[in-house]
Amino acid sequence: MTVDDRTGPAPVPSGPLSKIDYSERIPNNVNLADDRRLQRALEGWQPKFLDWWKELGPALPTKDVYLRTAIAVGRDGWAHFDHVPMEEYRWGIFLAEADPDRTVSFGKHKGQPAWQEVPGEHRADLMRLIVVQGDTEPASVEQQRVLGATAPSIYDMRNLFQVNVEEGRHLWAMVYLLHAYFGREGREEAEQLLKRNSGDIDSPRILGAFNEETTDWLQFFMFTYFTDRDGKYQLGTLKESAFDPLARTCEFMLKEEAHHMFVGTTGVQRTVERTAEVMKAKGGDATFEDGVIPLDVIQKYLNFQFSVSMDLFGSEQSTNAGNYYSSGLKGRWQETRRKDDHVLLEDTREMNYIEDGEIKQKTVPMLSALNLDLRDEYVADCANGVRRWNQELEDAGLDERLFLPHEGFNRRVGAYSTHHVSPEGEVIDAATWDSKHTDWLPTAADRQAVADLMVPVYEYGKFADWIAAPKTGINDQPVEFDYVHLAEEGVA
Ligand code: BYC
Repeated sequence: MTVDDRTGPAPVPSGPLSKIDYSERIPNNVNLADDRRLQRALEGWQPKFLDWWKELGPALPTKDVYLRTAIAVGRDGWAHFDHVPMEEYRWGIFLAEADPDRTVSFGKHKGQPAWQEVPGEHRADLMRLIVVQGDTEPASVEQQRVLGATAPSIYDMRNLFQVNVEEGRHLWAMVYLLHAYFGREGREEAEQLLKRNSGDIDSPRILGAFNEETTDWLQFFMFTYFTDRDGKYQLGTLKESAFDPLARTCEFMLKEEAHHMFVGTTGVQRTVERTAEVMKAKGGDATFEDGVIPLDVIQKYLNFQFSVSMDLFGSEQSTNAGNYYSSGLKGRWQETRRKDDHVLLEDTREMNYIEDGEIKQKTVPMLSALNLDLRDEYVADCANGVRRWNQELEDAGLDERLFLPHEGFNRRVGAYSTHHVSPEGEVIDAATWDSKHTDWLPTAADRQAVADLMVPVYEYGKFADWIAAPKTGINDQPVEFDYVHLAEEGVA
């Protein structure tokens, strides 16, 4: 295990295992049976959720899918795998184990007992954070709705549906908090979470990246790599929250999130593997005519998804972020492992900005730059996957490499949003951007050519030509396992 110099060694997980009650209509480990009012409110929301799932969840009809379902929280085994019809998936409410001695670890309430109720003064901000988080979960399901129809294998299709049902459960997690702690307003916000829709002109999802189309499987893999990773980092900061039910909810969500990023990391890796194989065999660039995705198009997809995911961190300098921190609502990544005063009133840091066509640095109060602090952690993590993908190119004896574009490339939010920056980090004028951006971002023609490769492969153990098979299956099952039974007789 590597130890981060700045944060020290990881704490050893502790705590008993708490079982989830599956005899309930809404499986949970929050004693829902003891709170009739809350139970009724959630039972009222449940059919609306199911309607939404039917209308905007996975479009491909299936009989059942080999899915992981959470059965317990705690450090030991927590998941059960079985074939289940997706509409009967047991979405439920699971909070990580409570620590009765937990105290607030940062901000002006540092050292006080963690909150079991919402303090009136922080009600609006907390609700806003929970709504923004909750809004992303169903958005991603909507974005991925039609991908089953072009799945490169039954294995990949199962992973898509696993991600989808768990994002559905993450929506439940936020809706529980809204219903349990925010009264009528919370219930209204919970309704709205099903009414806003990804890409809807009149009622879009709140954050930019969640209104982009997921056009094909390469985009899906990039999304689960880059955008789900924003989820990991945002959940990591909410897991530090003084509001204990939010902290415990996010801690448990993070367990599920890890698989989503695995889908992205390995999905892109397997795509690069096939392209590299063809490049090696040809001794030159692979093209769409070779039946794989050319490396420069993979780079364009990477550039796009990385840059829209960078926007999800908000502005580099944000008074919102400073206030959330000082109030104890949202901490930093691995807050308790950081070696400073956890109040940050005196701290500063450097940040990049553009002046006179050049990228310069200035010193800013740390409290104002917490979105940037989180984003830096995120970027370092993103680089790991790129190294892994490049290993495929190296193993094939190729000199070409993928890379993360500059932080200022293609940005709509923050210090770079009013400028143009190339992937290499050169500040450029609008005319240069206009003539070059099609070299850097996927064009409609690129997307169409990728879409043309996306032929469904529904035979167990077989894979579309553009992607390599994985090394192992899910939960120790073979790669050719019958992960999904389609509704249509005779297929799979
Ligand atoms: N698009 O002070 P600023 C996940 C708004 S992903 C549109 O710079 P702040 C998942 C901002 O809301 C994780 N609007 O930013 C992944 C604010 O509006 P208000 C989701 C944007 O507030 C895959 C204004 O601009 N969770 O879980 O410091 C699959 C000024 O903003 C955008 C969270 O994000 C944007 N990109 O930070 C499934 C955690 N960026 O409030 C799931 C909760 C900013 O003035 N959210 N704006 O009307 C937050 O912590 C913060 O809201 C943000 C923004 C980090 C998003």
